Amino acid sequence: MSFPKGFLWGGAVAANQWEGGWQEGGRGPALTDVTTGGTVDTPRLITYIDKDGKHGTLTRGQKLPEGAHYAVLDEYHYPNHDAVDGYHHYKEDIALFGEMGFKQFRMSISWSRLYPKGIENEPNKEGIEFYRDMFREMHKHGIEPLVTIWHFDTPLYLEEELGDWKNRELIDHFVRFANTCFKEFKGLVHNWLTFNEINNTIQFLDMGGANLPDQAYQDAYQHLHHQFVASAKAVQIGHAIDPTNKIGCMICGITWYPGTCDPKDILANRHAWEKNIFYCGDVQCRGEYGTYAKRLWKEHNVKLDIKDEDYEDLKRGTVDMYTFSYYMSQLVTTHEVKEKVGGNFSAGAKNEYLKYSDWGWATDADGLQYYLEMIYDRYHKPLMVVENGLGAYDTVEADGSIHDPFRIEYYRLHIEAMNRAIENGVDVIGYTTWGCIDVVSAGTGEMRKRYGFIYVDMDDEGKGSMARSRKDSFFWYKKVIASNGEDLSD
Ligand code: BGP
Repeated sequence: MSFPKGFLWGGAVAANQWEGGWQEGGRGPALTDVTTGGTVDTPRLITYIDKDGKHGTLTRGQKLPEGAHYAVLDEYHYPNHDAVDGYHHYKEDIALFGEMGFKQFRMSISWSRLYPKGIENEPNKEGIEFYRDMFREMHKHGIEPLVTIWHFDTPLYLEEELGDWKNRELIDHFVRFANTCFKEFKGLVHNWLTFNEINNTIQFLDMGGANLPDQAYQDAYQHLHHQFVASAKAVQIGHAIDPTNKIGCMICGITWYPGTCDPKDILANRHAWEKNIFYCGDVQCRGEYGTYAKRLWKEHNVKLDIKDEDYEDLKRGTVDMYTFSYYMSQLVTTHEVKEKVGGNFSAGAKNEYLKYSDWGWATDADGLQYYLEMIYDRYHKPLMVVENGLGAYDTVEADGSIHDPFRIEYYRLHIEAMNRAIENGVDVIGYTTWGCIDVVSAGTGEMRKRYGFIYVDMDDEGKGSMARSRKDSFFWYKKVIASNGEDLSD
């Protein structure tokens, strides 16, 4: 097995799941700050106070009642407030990543740390200094930052007062934020991603077979159009500020398979790829909507508001690389589903050939090879796997050690699959495992769903010392990086 010279091994986190410090350094609140913890079976709740002062909760996608305001309520625990306190531990964490030999570390910038409400004309200097220091620290350890500009954390003010991304005004606010990032961190950061898992907006709609009104689709497609334009404008600005910048899209990569060989399932599978995967990738890599987009809009009577200049922007702002997360594959079928997969973020028919995690996610390394080969053939752009991993329970032994052979096995299979794709000619330039240090789960808000090579002493109720310790997988990944992927043995 061999990986290209200079292959970018590393790990990834997101500000809202790692950083904490939600009210420090001038930061404003984001939606994740009014989101409670959940479990594999119970959803996270978004909390508010209604116009009569009564407390209420919503689940993702539900609308805030007229006159209500998002609010932090005493009776709930909000895991993202402190997360795993990267805000105060970043030097220690980066040193540990350096010890593992990371070539790059993927993290995100909290929008509300730079623009507390999102609408200010000038950025918060303290926020800029915080990230500058973090980037300098990474370089000290020979680690190149890979920065996600938006990772699920629009400032709460923009959500509540402007109605989030379905409002076109968000484009300008985002572009101002992105411009600040490119300008202030010039020379420290060369690799950027605009929107994390941009396609989730579509994927979430159909999850669990929800039968949503056409308006939900109208809003979702309009929301996405605004993000596409915002991303394309950011790409143009990023290139103008520093032509050496490499800027990518970030897609939630799920490999779809037909549930049976019924031609109807084969066609449904093709359509699932178009809707869930290609719709966003085509706009961001090719600069225009795919031919099937009209069909998708028609299915739900969607009438998109697209300005003439948007077509130009989309064309001029195509990305330099395609990056994606990969955790699992999924089946699509037109037939009755006998056995369903439970768990957050995975729904639908169970694939009898695969094993499922405690959170219902299918482990499928071949699916990663399939995805890499399919996508490279479509766009011919360099690819990076910027999230991959297994959310699992860890046990701390009496002597403090943590044995996680299941995690090592998961990574071994996926690194081998990535290598097969490279041998078949796919240009894969980097790999950052998700949650290289334990972080708050995005889907469930749990701490017990752990991905890290580094354990963090923190539980679901917010109790723990935040102390960091090395799991067995820490030493294994260190060896993998040192051998540039050749030594995957225990
Ligand atoms: C992706 C997100 C990440 C991350 C990961 C794992 O969707 O980009 O933020 O959290 O999934 O998901 P979870 O945390 O729900 O296990």
